[in-house]
Amino acid sequence: MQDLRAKIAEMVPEEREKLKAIKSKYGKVSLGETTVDMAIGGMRGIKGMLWETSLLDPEEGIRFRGMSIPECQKKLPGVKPGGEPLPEGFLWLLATGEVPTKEQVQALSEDLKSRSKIPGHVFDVINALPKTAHPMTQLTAGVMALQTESEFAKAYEGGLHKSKYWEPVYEDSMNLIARLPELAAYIYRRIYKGGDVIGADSSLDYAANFAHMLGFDDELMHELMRLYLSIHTDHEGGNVSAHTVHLVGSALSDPYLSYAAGMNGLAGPLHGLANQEVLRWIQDVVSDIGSEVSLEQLKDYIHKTLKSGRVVPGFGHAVLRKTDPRYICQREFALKHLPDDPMFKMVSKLFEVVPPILLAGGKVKNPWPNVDAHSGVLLQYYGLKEQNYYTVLFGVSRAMGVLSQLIWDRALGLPIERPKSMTFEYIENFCKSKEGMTA
Ligand code: NMX
Ligand code: MLT
Repeated sequence: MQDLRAKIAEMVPEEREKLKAIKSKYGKVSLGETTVDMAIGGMRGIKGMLWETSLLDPEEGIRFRGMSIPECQKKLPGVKPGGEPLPEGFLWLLATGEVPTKEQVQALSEDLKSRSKIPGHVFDVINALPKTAHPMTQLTAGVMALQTESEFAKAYEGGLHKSKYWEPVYEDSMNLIARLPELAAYIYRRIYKGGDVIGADSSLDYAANFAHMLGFDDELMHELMRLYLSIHTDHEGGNVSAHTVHLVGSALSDPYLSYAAGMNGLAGPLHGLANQEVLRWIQDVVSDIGSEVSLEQLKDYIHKTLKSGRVVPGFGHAVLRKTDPRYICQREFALKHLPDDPMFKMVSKLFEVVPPILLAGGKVKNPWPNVDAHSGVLLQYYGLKEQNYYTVLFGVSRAMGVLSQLIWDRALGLPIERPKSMTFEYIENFCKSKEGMTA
């Protein structure tokens, strides 16, 4: 079967049965305790969401539908043998849990091309913003303008039966994924290249065409873009952008509204904006103390950053407790293609120097680098040097994960999300009454 929608339609009854069976068999089983620390500590570790597309192990890192990054690189179709996987293959994998054939990936790639036309008013909305507006602000404004195209919103208004919600959500999701590269490239060319827009090349795959519209035609930049757009797709459901899409979608807000909300979370410096912050910080290091620095000088600089009450961007993670495998695969790309780049050498030195300093400080739970510690250095090597744009690339990729899950949220009929909040007084009274019971 080469059509993704038909494949999902075939899976829906079986997945609904699975949900029903889990509910009836295990519905009352406790998944763990919730402590006061968890409730006031960013809900860390609370198991509170179904998320099928990927799962994060603190020690091993992400698995997309059970597959590690090296397995995906090996098993998912690429443009050439041994090359990077095509993000379209990731999309198929995330949406179905199955490794697609070359033909399925090709069909999906063509389907996305056929959906990619953006209505003119979207560009008018973006053009109404000053060019100085952050690229992420321009992205979400563009996505909000695209919301006029929502098939789900129209169908809902027309009285769609709830068993069919997933169908227009699928259409919206695919249309949005298809349109994001042109929208994102428009924003890049508008802000940084004097509005000199480059048209799509229909002979190229999703990632290569995106790079082409941005203005990059180097084959290695195309490979980098395939890798980049693949590894940023998904990071289970609890991260700010994914959780936001899921939460907003649970109110039956359409995929455009839900995704735009998630992107506003990705635009935060502790989340996706960290990739911009990393490059800016490395550039500050180089301009303050030079690129040929000793490890001692670098250590002093890191202490200076920490003393000023700032974080070292690109290090740490809320869940991971080892180096992010997304960092490792980017490092492998750099070792293969740009081993002598001075900025890459700086990133390598930081890999050596930052973790022991964070560990010695005694409060950071994970001193190791995350995905954002590496991506900017690769992009700047191939000429994409405007770091304020980097989070947009993250956002284009993240659409594939969060929207795949959103389709399943609606197919499974998951309810509106509404966890319980508490006041200080409530927490204190609750804890006192428990103490009373155990005394
Ligand atoms: N530099 C300095 N301090 C840090 C760092 C860091 N890289 N990471 C954590 N800490 C601090 C943190 O601010 C907190 O301090 P305080 O108690 O004074 O509030 C303390 O260490 C404990 O935090 P953790 O429990 O280790 O981390 P948490 O789960 O709260 O936050 C991050 C996770 C990712 C937000 C945090 O590690 C961080 O701010 N890292 C730098 C920004 C970054 O790279 N974000 C990108 C994450 C990946 N992504 O793309 O989303
Ligand atoms: C992500 O990719 O979403 C980040 O690593 C943040 C997270 O998982 O919390």
